[in-house]
Amino acid sequence: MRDIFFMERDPYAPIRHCYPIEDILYEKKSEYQEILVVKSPHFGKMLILDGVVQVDERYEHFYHEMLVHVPMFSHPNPEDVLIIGGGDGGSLREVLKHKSVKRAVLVDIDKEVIETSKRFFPTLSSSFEDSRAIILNEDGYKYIKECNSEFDIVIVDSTDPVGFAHVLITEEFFRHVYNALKPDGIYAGQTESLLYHGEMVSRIQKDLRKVFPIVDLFTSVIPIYAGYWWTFSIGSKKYDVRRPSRTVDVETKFYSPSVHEHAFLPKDVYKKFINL
Ligand code: AG3
Repeated sequence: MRDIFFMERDPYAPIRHCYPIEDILYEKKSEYQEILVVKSPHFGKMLILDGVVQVDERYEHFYHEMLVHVPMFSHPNPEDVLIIGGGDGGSLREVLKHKSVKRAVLVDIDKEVIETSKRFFPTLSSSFEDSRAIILNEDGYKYIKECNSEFDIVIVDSTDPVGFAHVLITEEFFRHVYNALKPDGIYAGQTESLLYHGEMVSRIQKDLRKVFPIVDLFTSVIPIYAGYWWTFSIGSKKYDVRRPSRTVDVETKFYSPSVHEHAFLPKDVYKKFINL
């Protein structure tokens, strides 16, 4: 048997991950990015966009459960949810576990990512056919600009901030998110690693603070993302976000009320890594 390796091209990491793989299952250049699906003996199938690993079958729940359930359980009754990005469907699957949700709009610019996930990642793409899901292939920035006081939760599940995704961490974008949210809405987005991307995290937190009255940061371990100690930024108009506001009544592999609370570190600990 021949050894095949996939070397990640992460634009922001001071390290290159190199994965031994069993097979290359799919390769395609879409209008927006290079899509690659490989199979690893340890991680299972992995979805790679423009050379950067986005999801693996083995550990994806650490990312999707945290990104989604922390804002969703901070809110007493999330009914309307917007996901920007998230074309693999993992965040949508978690959002739709909440019975209160009436409408989940997913806006991903690249239809091919959704098609690829449907074909190779059935456990991630299981909710695209849910009657509460509305799937749009548009530019998320343009979409949200037109929304007014519509959503309880806005989740940004994007690639790294390069190319078309870089606008999703700007102050202007956060202002559009704020306007798209109802008067008690909550925003959460993936904001890179605490260890390798401290300056970026500091800048995002500062810009969010110009827009939202309550701003915080929570973390999770994500073994496939270089930097590993991953951050999620959260902005809330009204509710405390450091603990769930209602009973946790969904099935999860990692998220729980105590994981929710512990995902937020004391502010003085964050200050060792970033400017808050
Ligand atoms: N989106 C976050 C990808 C960030 C990866 N960055 C990195 N490895 N440098 C993942 C999409 C999952 N729905």
